[in-house]
Amino acid sequence: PSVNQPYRTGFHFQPPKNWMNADPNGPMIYKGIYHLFYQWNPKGAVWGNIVWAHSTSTDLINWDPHPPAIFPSEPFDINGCWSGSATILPDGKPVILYTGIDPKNQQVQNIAEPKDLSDPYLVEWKKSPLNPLMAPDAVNGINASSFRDPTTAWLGHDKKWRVIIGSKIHRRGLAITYTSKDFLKWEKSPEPLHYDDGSGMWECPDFFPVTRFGSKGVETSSFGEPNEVLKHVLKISLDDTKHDYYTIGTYDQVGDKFVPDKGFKMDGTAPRYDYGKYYASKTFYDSAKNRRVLWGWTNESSSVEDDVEKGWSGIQTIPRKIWLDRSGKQLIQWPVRELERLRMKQVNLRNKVLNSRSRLEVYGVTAAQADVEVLFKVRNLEKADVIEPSWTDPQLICSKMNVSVKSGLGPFGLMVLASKNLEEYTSVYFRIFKARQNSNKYVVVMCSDQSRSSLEEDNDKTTYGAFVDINPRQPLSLRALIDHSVVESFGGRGRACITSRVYPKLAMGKNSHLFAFNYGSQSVDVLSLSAWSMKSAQIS
Ligand code: DQQ
Repeated sequence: PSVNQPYRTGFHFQPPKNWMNADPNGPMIYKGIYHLFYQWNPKGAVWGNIVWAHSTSTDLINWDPHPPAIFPSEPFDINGCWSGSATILPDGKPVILYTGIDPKNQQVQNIAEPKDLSDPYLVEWKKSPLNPLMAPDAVNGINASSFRDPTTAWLGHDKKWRVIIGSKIHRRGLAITYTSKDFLKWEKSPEPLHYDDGSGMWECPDFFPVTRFGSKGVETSSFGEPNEVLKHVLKISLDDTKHDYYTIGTYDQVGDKFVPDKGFKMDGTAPRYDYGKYYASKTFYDSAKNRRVLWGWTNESSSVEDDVEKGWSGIQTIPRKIWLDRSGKQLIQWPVRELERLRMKQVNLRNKVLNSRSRLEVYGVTAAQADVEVLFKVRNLEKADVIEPSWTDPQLICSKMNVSVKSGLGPFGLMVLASKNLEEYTSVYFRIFKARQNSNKYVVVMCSDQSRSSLEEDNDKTTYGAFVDINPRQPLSLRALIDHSVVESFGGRGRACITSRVYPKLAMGKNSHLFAFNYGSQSVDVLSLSAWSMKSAQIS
């Protein structure tokens, strides 16, 4: 970030310039090097001319750029190289399946492989003359403008590969399955892996196993260790709402069907990876660290004119380790450990009381580029207000009761990217409600309120909200990654994530402040607060 570019990020991945529709594409690890490809427009800060841009890293945080790996060159992709995924074949060779846009603007699936397997950076890729490998035709009934984003393929017990592709037929969103023995000749399965009748187009599906207990990752084709119970996760990006949803369930390998667990439905009611701005995400299995890592794209909340003026658009969130919670009912996400290497000076506060309507400034950190972790403890749980039965949408609760509304317990949390006199700030906070009168069950809501984030009027300042499945008798944790124009927040140690984009006019660089606050009617304890100034990552 500089005086001319105050909104460029210090440690969130972004290209040197231009539009990154950053759908993360084909993330993988090969010979110890992490690869990230992303949808990019080489010609401007708006969507178009899409190629696969390419960067590599040894730690998922610092990146070296390479020339675009896949770009329009043949009839099967001449109008664009859209999203897709990498698969590491059993002999260790990586291959990429991606969507090409052909001369008739039909969506088809193509394969590309490295030109030189001895190059760990995999700079050059070649496309098979057999492309396209999968195409819509009169017989298969596939909608030619809704057939894209192949997943990482997985190997079944029958030694056949499977891949799913996002699609829709009328309002039905579906994941079409293809199978193959040799990864080149693919056959459409008569039945999709899964579908939903009312959800509309499924973009960027992702399908992967998770272990029932523990946080280690599972390779995409794995059936698990003996005695290990696996569950499967299906994630979709809903074109209609531009959010990423997932469901947890089991994979019926014989029928090639995904069966959601009770209570899950793969549509806009399903849980989300992130309740802020977050789309087109994708995971990969990191064999070096035995974990599954999630990438996601966060676009701008400013106007197209602003994007063109600043010359870029779109960032990636910090890669997150992802695993199944002990409850089996939700996924947990946490920024990869490597990020902590950027932490510099640490400021610590311990056992402070935040009285009703009070603020505590955290001094001594670069508040525009920081990592903050705070642990709250509420005392008088019985003072919580009772939640209205109709309040089932956390985002609505957060926007109806903005940060200035006092309730029994909350709002309390952090004010980030704040100007000295609070003309501008973004607040990330909790409210705790009783589930019912005389009940000892509670509902914890986490909000990210952007409404006061900037004096500039034209930005999208929508307030976001999420329920956090935690017991408020326990300490409540909140972590915020603050990076000039992005605030990536994790509530309850990764049980709820909210990413927002903000563009302060005053609270920039050295003029940015950080506070812990409590505007509720009861005092709240800050058991501990640690804040670190963050070094800039080497990105472009
Ligand atoms: N972006 C890509 C598509 C995908 C969409 C095109 C999701 O492949 O469906 O840039 O953002």
